Amino acid sequence: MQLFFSPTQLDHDPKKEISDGKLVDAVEVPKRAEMIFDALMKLPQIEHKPQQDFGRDPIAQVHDRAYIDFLAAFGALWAEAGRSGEGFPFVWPGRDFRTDRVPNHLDGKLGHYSFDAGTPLTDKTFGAAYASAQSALNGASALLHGDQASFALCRPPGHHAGKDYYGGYCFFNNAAIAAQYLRDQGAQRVSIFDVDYHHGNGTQSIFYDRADVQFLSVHADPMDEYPYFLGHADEKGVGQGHGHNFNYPLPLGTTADALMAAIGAGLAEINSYAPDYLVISLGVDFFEGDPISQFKLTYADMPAIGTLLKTANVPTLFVMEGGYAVDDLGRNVATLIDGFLAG
Ligand code: Q9C
Ligand code: ZN
Repeated sequence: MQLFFSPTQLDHDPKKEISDGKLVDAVEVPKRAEMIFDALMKLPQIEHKPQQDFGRDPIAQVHDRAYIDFLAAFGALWAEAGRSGEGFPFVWPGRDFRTDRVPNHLDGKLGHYSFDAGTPLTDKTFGAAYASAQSALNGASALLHGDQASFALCRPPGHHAGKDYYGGYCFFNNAAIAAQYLRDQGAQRVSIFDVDYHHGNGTQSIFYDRADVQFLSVHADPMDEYPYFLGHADEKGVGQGHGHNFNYPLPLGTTADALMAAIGAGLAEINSYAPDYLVISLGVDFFEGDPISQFKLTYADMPAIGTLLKTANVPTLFVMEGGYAVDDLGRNVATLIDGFLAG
């Protein structure tokens, strides 16, 4: 199994985030990727090779050009405004405000292109998020070349990012970019299974009106957990997309049995859709020790999740999403992948 990761992804190195009403230490930190990389490299089946640059075009198949350009320009705009440190939005369009005009002022732009105040933006964010998306594209390309499975160690993560907004530590939607690339290279149908503690709102929104990409997500119930405003079971898709979106919200405190049952239900839908490729948005923030999450999966539960995911029996790309228990992160991901490879 090929592992894709570029050290440029470490350049996004925020110090603080806004959480619980104050500036606290950031949890989405470069060390996350280092821990996962080191642990995966210890698996004998993993190989890591230099990766290709696919350019901006495949990113622009998912994200608006103006949004990409804003992220690329942010560092210069922030410095020009005489500001230092990390950028945070503080004003958003309310329900009946206008969104058809992008404000000139940087604070207006930040609100226009985001949906939360919990995601620090730095002058290095664009480069790291671009490199993260390239890892996903390399992983997709490996499947197109015949690999049965590949792992894109994406970080910053992607599943909360929509076509023209960031949030939830996500800037480019790596899983969506990979799925779109697979379609553009000839795949007829692609499934994206989001197995992260949080609902993959960005990915759902990107494909909500489409029948060619099926989206499924297991996650903490949005009534009680971030991102709060999307991820309910009655969101089924619209137009051509109706019947191709599946949400499995679960209560806080969920343990392995219930999470595995929901994953099993998702796998049954994937099986009847019969995709050419499966993209798994994988976050291990369902771990009991995760500092921002409230599921109760243990280290011992991880291999069975990997083995269960293997039963999809479709060429599979893993795209890394969340997981913030930094010291346990590497072994949690590696043992889940070991379970997948053994399955
Ligand atoms: N007080 C992903 O897992 N903020 N993103 C939590 C806790 C948002 C998580 C604040 C969490 C986003 C990719
Ligand atoms: Zn998450």
